[in-house]
Amino acid sequence: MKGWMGKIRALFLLSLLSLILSGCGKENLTAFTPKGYGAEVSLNLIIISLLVMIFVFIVVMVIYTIVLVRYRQKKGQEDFVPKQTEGNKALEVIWTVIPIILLIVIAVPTVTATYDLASTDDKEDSLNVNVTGNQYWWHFNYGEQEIQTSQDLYIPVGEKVYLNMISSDVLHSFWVPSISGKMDTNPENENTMFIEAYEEGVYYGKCAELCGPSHSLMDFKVIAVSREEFDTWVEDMQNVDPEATPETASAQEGQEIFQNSCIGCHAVGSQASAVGPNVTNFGDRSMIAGVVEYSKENLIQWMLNPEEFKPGNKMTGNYSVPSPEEAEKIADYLLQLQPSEITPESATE
Ligand code: HEC
Ligand SMILES: [Cu+2]
Repeated sequence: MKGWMGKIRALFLLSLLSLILSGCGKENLTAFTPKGYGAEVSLNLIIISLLVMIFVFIVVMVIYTIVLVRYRQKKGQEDFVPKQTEGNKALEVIWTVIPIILLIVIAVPTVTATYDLASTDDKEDSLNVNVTGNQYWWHFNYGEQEIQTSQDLYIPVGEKVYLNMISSDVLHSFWVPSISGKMDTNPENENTMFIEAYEEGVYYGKCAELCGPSHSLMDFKVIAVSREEFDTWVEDMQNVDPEATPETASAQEGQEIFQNSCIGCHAVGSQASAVGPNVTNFGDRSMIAGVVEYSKENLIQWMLNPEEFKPGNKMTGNYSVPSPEEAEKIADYLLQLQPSEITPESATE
């Protein structure tokens, strides 16, 4: 008897734990505390569907229990056959009409939301960013502003921002759970989605379409700042001189090595980079390659062996590996690329 109770208790604790844990999630990486328009609309749809499902579940369980209790075989009535109801028109109509109503309850808001989120009515009057998904990093091109950047997408808070999305290689999917739904990036055609963040802050994004060995490491950030701060950031980025001479001798040497050996794939400034991320504001980032903890040691280690951090990435094997001394100088160069006061840190203050 005791062992049996123990099992029940363990099961109870386990279900309680899973309930509690399912509420966990990194701040600004969960669809359950929406901080943007698309995420809010999606959550509302989830809730409507859940309510309908819970309603159906309860009704079925109540009927099931009543039938079990009332119509179980009783002593002395083993041969009793209850009244048969097949072909009962009223019943048939009820259990056909109720599901139809329930489906309408789900369908109307779903279809409305689908059209709402797909609308591009005010695209021309809004900020447009061209997004490219690459194995395993994201590129952001602000066409009108003539700014290019990778990894971190800066947007003004409380405004619709249209993202025109494409992939340079395989299918990816752009997803910032706490502010928007998902949108696939395809190699052949452009998909458009708008995002709108309600609050300033840093929102975490993920690739939501299996795209290779480092798919789960294809992280990015959306940094929502006030319109004022956004304009400042744009100006700071526009004013970057890619040829500017760094202050320290070590960074100067690093710049030279970078310009000779790395610039074929990477870019500083507003030109498009061919194969790798644009590093114009590398010193303002809070991650290396989207997922690696930001430190000089890790940056040097990345240059010596990127494979260790992101298996299958497109840098490994395709560049001339610097010596540790050279890598340190390049790191000094990259870390001082800090064009703006507006950074992920400033956005969370
Ligand atoms: C063949 C093209 C290529 C060359 C040459 C190359 N890289 Fe890369 N690099 C990439 C790609 C692609 C990525 C993105 C990897 C990923 O995240 O999947 C990358 C990522 C990086 C990152 C992380 C960038 C970020 O946005 O966080 C750094 C730093 C970097 N490379 C430094 C260098 C340095 C220094 C050199 C020269 C010694 C160099 N790379 C040469 C292709 C290249
Ligand atoms: Cu991907």
